[in-house]
Amino acid sequence: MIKIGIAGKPNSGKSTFFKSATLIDIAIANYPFTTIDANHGIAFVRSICPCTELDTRCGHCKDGNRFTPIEMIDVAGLVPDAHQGKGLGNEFLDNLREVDAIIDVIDASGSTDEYGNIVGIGRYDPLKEVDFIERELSMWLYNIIHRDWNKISRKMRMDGLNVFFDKLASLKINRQDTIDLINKMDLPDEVYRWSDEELMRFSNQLIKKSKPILIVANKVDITPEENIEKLKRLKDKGYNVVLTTAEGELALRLAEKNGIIKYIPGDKDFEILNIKKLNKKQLNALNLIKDIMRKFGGTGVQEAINTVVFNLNMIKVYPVENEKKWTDKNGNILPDSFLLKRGSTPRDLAYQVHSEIGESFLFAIDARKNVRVGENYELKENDIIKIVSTK
Ligand SMILES: Nc1nc2c(ncn2[C@@H]2O[C@H](COP(=O)(O)OP(=O)(O)OP(=O)(O)O)[C@@H](O)[C@H]2O)c(=O)[nH]1
Ligand SMILES: [Mg+2]
Repeated sequence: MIKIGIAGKPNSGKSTFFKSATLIDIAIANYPFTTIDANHGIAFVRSICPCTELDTRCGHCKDGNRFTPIEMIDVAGLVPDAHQGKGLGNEFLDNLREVDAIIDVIDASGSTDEYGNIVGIGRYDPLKEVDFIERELSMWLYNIIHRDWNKISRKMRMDGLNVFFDKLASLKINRQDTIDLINKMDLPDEVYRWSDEELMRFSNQLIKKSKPILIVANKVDITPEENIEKLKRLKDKGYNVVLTTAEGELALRLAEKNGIIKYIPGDKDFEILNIKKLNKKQLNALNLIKDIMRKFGGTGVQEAINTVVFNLNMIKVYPVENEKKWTDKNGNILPDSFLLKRGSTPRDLAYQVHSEIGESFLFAIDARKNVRVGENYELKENDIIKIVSTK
């Protein structure tokens, strides 16, 4: 399963974002370093369920909206020079070794400084946050490589790049991304000759390529218009930015759980089901969220999760055992959905279902077309696949 890391400066709303996505009860508070040990949970990507093409609903989606699981971790806040151990330091950055992508939650309202201290709305420039977090991430990567550089470069001189790839594999950075970047950047061909400055430049590009960063501009409910415009302009500079109110999403998710509203994560609006259950304060709070959602087209939390996964070039595929009815052997319609890297084959899907099925894979059937496909078939978004194996 892919894993998304939530990073950012202290007090920006990382844990609120995490809790709104996972509904795991964790500490949230208006001061820096509320989170010390990382929180782990499951969040979901939203898409249209293929059962909407059938006469019956599958029972695994909400009104035709399917939620496919991904792993999420919420880490301690990062401050300038965290890579040198400042704040809670680099040990916490190491939680990001295992992630496929990073969500950098920034405080769009500018009401907290880089250390998470409250300074008042509009007092801190959120663009500074974007820069320093990117720098911390690239310096963290640089330090990990640089620490062993003498040994690595000596080995590379003798045996080629494999030792470098292995080192990066321990950070979930794949060989192809690394090769592509070496070829693209204007750096000496002999990697073992790279200077510190060259390795630093490389690390800065590699972190962005191998763990794509999405900027989540949070607290839009209290953000001055000027900051909204500034953050929107970041998109023109090539950054991925989604505006959110994590606090709003959390309130909606909890209200939905308590039967107060009808809301599916990612909806642009919600409906109050039982107005009598609400006191005046609660009703006002919900109405404020409604206004914000109208302005921004939703709370942004689901959009952020979907964007991260889309940027990773993932597709959703549905394994079934009965290719005519799209069911498993117990008659459950479209029981599972899996996220796979674009370019994956039916055998890759078989391995995700179970390693034994992967090992004993024979061929697959495209259930939409009812045709047999071979092991080199490239799976497409929304494919429904029966795997035939000897097991
Ligand atoms: N107005 C507003 N406040 C928010 C929003 N999201 C979070 N907050 C508030 O921001 C404060 C910090 O939230 P946390 O989720 O604990 O922040 P964090 O980034 O995890 O903080 P650390 O763990 O200390 O690094 C809390 O008071 C939240 O209620 C939002 O969308 N709007
Ligand atoms: Mg936290």
